Amino acid sequence: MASTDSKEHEKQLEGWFYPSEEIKSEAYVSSMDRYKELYQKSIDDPAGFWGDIANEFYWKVPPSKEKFMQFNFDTREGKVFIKWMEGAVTNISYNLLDRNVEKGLGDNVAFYWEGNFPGDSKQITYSELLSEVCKFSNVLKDKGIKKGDRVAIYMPMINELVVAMLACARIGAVHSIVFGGFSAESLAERILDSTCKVLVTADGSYRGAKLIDLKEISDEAIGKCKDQGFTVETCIVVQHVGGGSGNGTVSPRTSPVAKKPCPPIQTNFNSAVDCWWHELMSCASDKCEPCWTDAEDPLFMLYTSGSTGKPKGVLHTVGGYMLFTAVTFKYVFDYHPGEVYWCTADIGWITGHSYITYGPLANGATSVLFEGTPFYPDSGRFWGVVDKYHVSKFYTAPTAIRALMKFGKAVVQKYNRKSLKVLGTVGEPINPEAWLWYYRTVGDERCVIVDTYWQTETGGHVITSLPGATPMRPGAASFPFFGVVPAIVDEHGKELEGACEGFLVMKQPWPGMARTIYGNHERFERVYFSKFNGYYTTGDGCKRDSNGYYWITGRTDDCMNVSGHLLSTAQIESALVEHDAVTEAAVVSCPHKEKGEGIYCFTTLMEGVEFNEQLIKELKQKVRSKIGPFATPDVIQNSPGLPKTRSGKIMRRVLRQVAKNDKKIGDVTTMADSSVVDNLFHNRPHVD
Ligand code: 6R9
Repeated sequence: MASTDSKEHEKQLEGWFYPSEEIKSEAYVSSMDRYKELYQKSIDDPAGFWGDIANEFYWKVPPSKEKFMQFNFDTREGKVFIKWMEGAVTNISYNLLDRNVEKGLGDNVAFYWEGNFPGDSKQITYSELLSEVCKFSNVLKDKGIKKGDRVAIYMPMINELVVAMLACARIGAVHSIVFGGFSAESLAERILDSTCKVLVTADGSYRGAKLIDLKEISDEAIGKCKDQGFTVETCIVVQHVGGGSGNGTVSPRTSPVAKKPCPPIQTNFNSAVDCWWHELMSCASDKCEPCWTDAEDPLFMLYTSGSTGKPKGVLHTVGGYMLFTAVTFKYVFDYHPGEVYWCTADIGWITGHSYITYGPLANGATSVLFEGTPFYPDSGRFWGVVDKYHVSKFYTAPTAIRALMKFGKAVVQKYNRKSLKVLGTVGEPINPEAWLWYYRTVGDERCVIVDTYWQTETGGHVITSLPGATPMRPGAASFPFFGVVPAIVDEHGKELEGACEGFLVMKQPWPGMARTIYGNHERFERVYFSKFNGYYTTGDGCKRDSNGYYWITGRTDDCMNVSGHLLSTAQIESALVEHDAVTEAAVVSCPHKEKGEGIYCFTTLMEGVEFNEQLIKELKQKVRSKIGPFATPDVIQNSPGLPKTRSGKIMRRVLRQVAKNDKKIGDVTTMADSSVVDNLFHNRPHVD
C-alpha cells in the first residue's frame, strides 16, 4: 500500500500519465513516432494527406490536386482568403446519410435520444434519419428556401434539431443555430444580421425541473425583428412538450418527479406565421435529391462573441469542414465502428455542430443525444446514461467536471462505467485538480483523457492529445492536430522558439477553418489577421514547454470564458448601461470555483441613485434579458470612480486585481486619479 502511495505521489509530481496497453493496442495512432510521421506528411503534402481522406467521401466532381489548399493570411499582400478543394462538388448530408445507408449502415442507430426525464428516450437509425431529413428538406423548399438562404434554428436537444440542420445542408441553405439559452433580444439580433426568413423552434423544453418556453421567446424575437422592419415569414414549431393546439403526434413528456404528465403549456399560435412541424412533415415526400454544392459553398454560420458587443457570424464551408470534423472525430476519440459516443455539449455551440452532428455522422457513428442536465434528477445522471448505452467515448467540459466534483465520489462509483475508454474535455483550460478527478474518479485511471483545444473559428480540434499516442500532462492541450501549424509570438509578432510563452497564432490554414464573418469580411481580416501580419491570431495565450507541449493559458482579448462559453465584456457593459441608473460600467472576469471565470461588474451610477439589493437584482435581470441567463453577473460593485488612463481608457488590468482582491496592481503611473483604486478595494462586496 505504502509503495503504491509513494509511486502515485511520484507520478503526480512528475505530472505524466500514459495510455494503457489496451488503449494503445486498438488505437489508430499508437505511438508518438506514428503521430509525428502522419503530422509531417500532412504538412509536407497537404494535397496527398487530405486527398486520401477526401477519397473516402462521395464527390460529384472530385477535388483537383492543384486546388487543395489556397490561401493568403497576409493583409499586406491583398485580401485574406482560405479555400480548400475549390471546384469540387459534393453534398454533406449525402455523405453523412445516403453514403452510410448505401454502405449497409441503414439499420445502425445514429442517435440514442435521452430526454430530460429518465425513461423518456427513443432512437433513430441512419435510414430513418435520412428519410426525416429528406422530408424536412422538402418542407423547407416548400416554404421558399433556396440554396444560399439562411435558416434560423432555436431548438432544444432533440432529434428534430439534427434533422433541421441536415435538411438545410441537403438543399444548400445555410443554417444559423442560436443556442436555446439566448434571450429573445439575442435571437432577434442574430436573425436580423443574417436575414433569416424561416425560424425553426419547439414549443418548449425541460432542463431539469425548469421549463424553457422557446416558442414564447421566438414570438418575442419575431416581434423585435418586425419592429426593425424585417419579417420572419415562417416559424416551424416542433411539438416537443406537448404544448398548444394542433394534432399532436407527440405525447406530453412525463415528469418522474410529479409521476404525471408535465402540465401542457399554452403555446401561442399565429396561423399567419406559425406551422406545426408534425403537420408539415406528415405530407412531405421522403425523397429529396441533394443540392450539389461546391466545396467552398457556405454550410453554416454560428455566432460567437467578439471584443466589441456585436457577435460575429462565423462562416464555415462544406468540403473542408466535412473532412476536418470527420478526421478529428475519428482520431481524437479513436472512434471504432460499433462503439457508442456521447458529447454532452449543446448543438447550439460549435462543439455540438462538429462533434454531435457532423463528425460522428460522417463516420457512421452511434451517439447519445442528451436533452437534460448533469444534475437532474440527481448528479449521477451522466454516469447512469453512460451505463445505459455502454458509452465508450465521452466528451464534456471542465465546468461540468468541476460542478460534479463537489458531489463527491460515491455518486460516480455507484455506476459501473466499465464501457468508458476515452474521456474528452473542451471549452476552457482544465485545472489539474479537475483533470485528476476526471482521470481517477470517472475514468478509474484506466481511461485516456484528451484535452482538445479549438474554437468556433477553427471548426474542429487544432491542438489536442491523441488517445493511443500522447503521454498525458494534466492541463496541457499537447500537440497540433494533422495539418495545423501553430506558433507562439511575442507582442511584436516575433516567433518564439523552444520553451516560451506568448500569443498563440497559426501559420497556415487547415480544412475546417472559418472562411469569413458573414457579411463582414473586413471584420474577419481585422479581428484575426491584423494583429500579427501573416498569421491567424487565436486570441489565446499559450506556453510551450521543453517537451514541445502546448498549454493554453486563456484569452488575451476582452473575452471571458464563463463555464466554457465565450462572452465579451463589452456586450455585458452595454447591457448594464442600458439601465437608467447606470452611467458607466466596466466588466472583468474573476476566478470562479466552478465556472472557471465569473463575471465581475463595476458600475457607476447616476447622481442621487441609491445602490441597493433591488438595483443589483434589476441589473442582473437586464443582462439576462439582453444576452441570456448564462451571462448573469456574479458580482456587481458600486464604483463611483473607475481607474482610467489620462486619455480616458478604463484600466481593466487594475479592475481584475480588485476583483481578485489582489493588491499587486503593478504600474499605475498612467492613471489619472489613483485614489479611486483604494476606494474600490475598500468597498469590495463580500464575495464567496
Ligand atoms: C470549442 C470552443 C473558444 C475558446 C478558445 C479558448 C477556450 C476551448 C480549450 C480552451 C483551453 C481547451 N478553449 N477549448 N482553452 N483548453 N481545451 O469552446 O469554441 O466557444 O469558440 O471557444 O475557448 O479560449 O479560444 P468557442
